[in-house]
Amino acid sequence: MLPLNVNLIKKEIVSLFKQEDHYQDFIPCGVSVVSLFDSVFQHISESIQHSETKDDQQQLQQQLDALIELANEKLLMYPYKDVPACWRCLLMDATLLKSFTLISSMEKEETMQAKKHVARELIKILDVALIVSGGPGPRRREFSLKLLDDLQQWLRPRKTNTQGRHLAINSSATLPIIKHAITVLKEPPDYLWFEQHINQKLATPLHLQCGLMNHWPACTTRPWTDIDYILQLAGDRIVPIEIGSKYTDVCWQQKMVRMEDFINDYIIPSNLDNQQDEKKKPIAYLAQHNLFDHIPLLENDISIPDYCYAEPQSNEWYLQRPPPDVIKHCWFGPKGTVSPLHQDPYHNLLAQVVGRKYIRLYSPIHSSALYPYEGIMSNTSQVDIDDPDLESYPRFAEADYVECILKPGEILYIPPKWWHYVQALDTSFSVSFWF
Ligand SMILES: O=C(O)CCC(=O)C(=O)O
Repeated sequence: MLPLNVNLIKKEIVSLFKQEDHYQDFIPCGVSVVSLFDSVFQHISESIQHSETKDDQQQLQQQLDALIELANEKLLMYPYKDVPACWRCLLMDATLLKSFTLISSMEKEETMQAKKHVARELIKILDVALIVSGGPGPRRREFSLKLLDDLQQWLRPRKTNTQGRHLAINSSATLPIIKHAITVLKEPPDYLWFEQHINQKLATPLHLQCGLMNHWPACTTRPWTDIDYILQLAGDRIVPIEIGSKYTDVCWQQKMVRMEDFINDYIIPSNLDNQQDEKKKPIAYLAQHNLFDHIPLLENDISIPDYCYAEPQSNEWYLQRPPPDVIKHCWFGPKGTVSPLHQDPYHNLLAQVVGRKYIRLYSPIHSSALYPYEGIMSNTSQVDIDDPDLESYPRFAEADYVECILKPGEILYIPPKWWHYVQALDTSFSVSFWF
């Protein structure tokens, strides 16, 4: 017996499709896709009353795999923003029907181990579909997130006290020497003062060392240094990671992996290194990802700084309209991750939750001395800050910069278009807020 209410989950999946004419979304995928989807759906809704045979179940799964594969192929053919909505809808809906078949087969498995195996498989396909498709269609996203969290809780029941393993800072590490410090504020700035500051013709960075994160559960009662807490919430969930020390490297690649595998393979070994000073483990980075979109519980552990609601005015460096909502990204990785020198179009408050980061900033007035790439990477400098090639990039040597070591509980304000280079000095978890 599963403590999950399998029949209810199955009925809920079917009801997702009964409430509206979902075929409208698929019509551009073509007649054969619509009729295959329809026949699978009819079969599945009938199976609520008359449980299907193992052969039927296998056939349904193969048909759904074919639809999922087709949608994935189409998604790969376009840049993400140009993907026709029908293929994203097909991926989401075919995955939801596949979840139905997996829940049914989970129920039939005899051993707990086999049931858990199916539950992990289900989490994997649903998480990947949500990440890749963005979860289009009515109630799909909410339903999927609830199912994912129920499965995660079933696999890892939550305890209030984890007695967890904690990520440590290497207090004896040699830190970079700061020669050109960013302005430090030891008291929280007045909101209006901050609004005026960011709306200057050329705003300057601020290093906020004034306890703005003291009330975040991520820094106190549900600390993100506690690996077992993170595993309890999301150990079996799928996250996108980047492998390679920086995205400008030739061998850099992206992958989707289980959070537990990411932590075991990359975070824990790096954290031991922090203490033992061993060298050279492969680097992987969960970078620039809105983890809160998939694991909403994590968002209860942070709080969006009020300063993000200051109204940015357009100027030479802030050309677009402010985003409708603050854009949040998580940056979780081992010691040694590097975000190469690049610029972003928004105001940014980069909040450091775990570990320390060395950050160097160049004003946008120095852009030409930083030799941006041409084309789609024009927001990235060709100069390798760790080993600048001054023969190829001679003016780089003259560009002024400011720098800091951002420690847990501190926030760095990065004005729009300021070039930033970020290197993790310890295992690190940061959250950035773009506005
Ligand atoms: O922390 C990092 O590695 C990079 C952060 C960053 O680039 C940003 O917040 O825009």
